[in-house]
Amino acid sequence: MDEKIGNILRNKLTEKDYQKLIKIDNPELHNFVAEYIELCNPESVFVCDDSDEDRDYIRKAAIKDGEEMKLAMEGHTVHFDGYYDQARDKKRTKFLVDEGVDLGPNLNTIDKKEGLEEINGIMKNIMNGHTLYVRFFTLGPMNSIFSIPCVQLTDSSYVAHSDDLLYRPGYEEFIRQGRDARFFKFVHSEGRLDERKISVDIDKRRIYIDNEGGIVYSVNTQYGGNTIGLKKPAMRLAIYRAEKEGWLTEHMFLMGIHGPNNRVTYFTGAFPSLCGKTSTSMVPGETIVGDDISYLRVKEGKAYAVNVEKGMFGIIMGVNSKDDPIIWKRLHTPKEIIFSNVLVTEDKSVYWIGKDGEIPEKGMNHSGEWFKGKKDAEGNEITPSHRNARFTISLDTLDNADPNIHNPEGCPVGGIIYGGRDSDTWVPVEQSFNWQHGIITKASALESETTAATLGKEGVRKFNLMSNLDFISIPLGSYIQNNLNFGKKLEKPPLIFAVNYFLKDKDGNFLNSKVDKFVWLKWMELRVHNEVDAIETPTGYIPEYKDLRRLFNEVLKKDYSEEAYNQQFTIRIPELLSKIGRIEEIYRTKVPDTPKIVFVELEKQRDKLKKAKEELGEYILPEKLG
Ligand code: OXD
Ligand code: MN
Repeated sequence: MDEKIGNILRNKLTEKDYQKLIKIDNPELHNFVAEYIELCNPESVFVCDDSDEDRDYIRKAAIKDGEEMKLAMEGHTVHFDGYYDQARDKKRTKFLVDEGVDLGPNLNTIDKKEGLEEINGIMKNIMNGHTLYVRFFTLGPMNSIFSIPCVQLTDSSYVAHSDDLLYRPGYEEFIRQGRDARFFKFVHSEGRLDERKISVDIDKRRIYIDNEGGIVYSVNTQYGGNTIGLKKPAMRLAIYRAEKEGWLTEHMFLMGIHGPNNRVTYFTGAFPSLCGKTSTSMVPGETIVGDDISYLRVKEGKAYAVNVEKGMFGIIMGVNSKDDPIIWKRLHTPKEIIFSNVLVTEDKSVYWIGKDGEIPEKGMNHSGEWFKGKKDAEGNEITPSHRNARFTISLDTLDNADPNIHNPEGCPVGGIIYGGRDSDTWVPVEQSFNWQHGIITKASALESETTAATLGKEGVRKFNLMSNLDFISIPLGSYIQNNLNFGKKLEKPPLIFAVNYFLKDKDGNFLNSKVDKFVWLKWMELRVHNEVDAIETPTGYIPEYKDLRRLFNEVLKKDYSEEAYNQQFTIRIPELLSKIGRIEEIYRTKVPDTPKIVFVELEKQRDKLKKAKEELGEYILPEKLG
């Protein structure tokens, strides 16, 4: 080892921690750890291996440091992020780019030299008085072609603890791979904390991503979407790597849908945050592999997917005993959970918006002491819990965990679902004609009304390419092309579906109930196996009324009226045409590297819609098409 590096490490690490670190034979790793010890200047360093003892040390540190508080139920803790640090900060998330590298106009970039100077300036001595935790994990199952080793440096015991619930251990994997490890690196510091252990310098909050260096820096923030390195920061690095190597990193759940005769068909699904992704992956009767990020690869002409994570950083708002029985039960079981930004009442239990029961009068939340009617500095009423409040758990502790969760081979993918928050255009469920049609007219045309998962105004319709727009780290056209190419390598590509849970009538009432998706899933599963017919519309294939009526009855024990079907599955030509106009305009004016085929496919789609309009009118009932 280089003498300087050795000195830095020996100076800060205890003998035990030093030995743990150098047991991994990888100079790049040693240099990396030393570099940030020197820059951030923590008071001490804890190197965490995969042992129960070390993992427990982190759990206890989170309580001791005051970053988490114990709740009444065994294993449950709560963490608060600052009032203005409750979501991903898109504005201050930037890609560091070398001179001459062009990521296109849609990505937030900063010149690498300038950005590094800035972030290095902010990070100088930032860990003063803090312990630096060094943690090792793998993204994807262990011992698998999918897996990527990662090292996370953080001075937040909450982040280090969250990692533990969310990711598979990686210390032994680093030892095994030694100098061959092609690992991702994450440096996080919460910066100066106030007496509530909340980041103070949020004006200096930064999340900077270096694609080529495989490193992400995150400072002066605690919110998990900004800080948990292996989650959204790693997703951006993985999208970059995937495009170079011809596989996919997607903002997708992975679940088993249970068909007739105990058949399980795996589906992935991409939805923007807060649009039903987790609740779909948790539908009763089905099994979950993952709720947020999937890697997909082609093996022997077939698509396989894995869950990159092993836990869930789920949105808690609206979780109730009726609609979400499995999560509800888990949230009331004495097993490890970190709640964040919920309301804690005097008896040390938690409340969140939409939970069964009465809203408490007072408690403690992300704003400090809370009482009904409390207002913030801007005069806005403070809700009891934040709308983006979360729970963090390991999936293994769920009753509906799929047996293939850790399968290093991955799960064969039968179907892919894209869904956004759309009040007036798409039908509740529709199958695209083929891979190319699906990738272009569904996935690449996805729009969604904004939610509380990012800072900014809610309810504005926004383009959200494959629900992945916030995380794409390469020019958007290349990203679409990589998806198109992926399909070309497959003998029988997964079917691509679009769903819309948020369709409304003219008075603004939802046309579907939350549980209707239970039925859409079963219908899609049957389509993969060609076991139900469908009606061809200008934009794809929709279910026949008779099949839905049967499925509503079987799955939900509910009568499904033809009137409801007609209202939901009317093909809305004017809205669909406007959407194509909007999408085409975006690609024409804002995505200079759009593959030509995108315009060709959109034009074809427009022609079909126009023809249908001439023949059948603007609003077409399914029976007119069948
Ligand atoms: C998430 C997100 O936390 O997408 O998964 O915001
Ligand atoms: Mn997500």
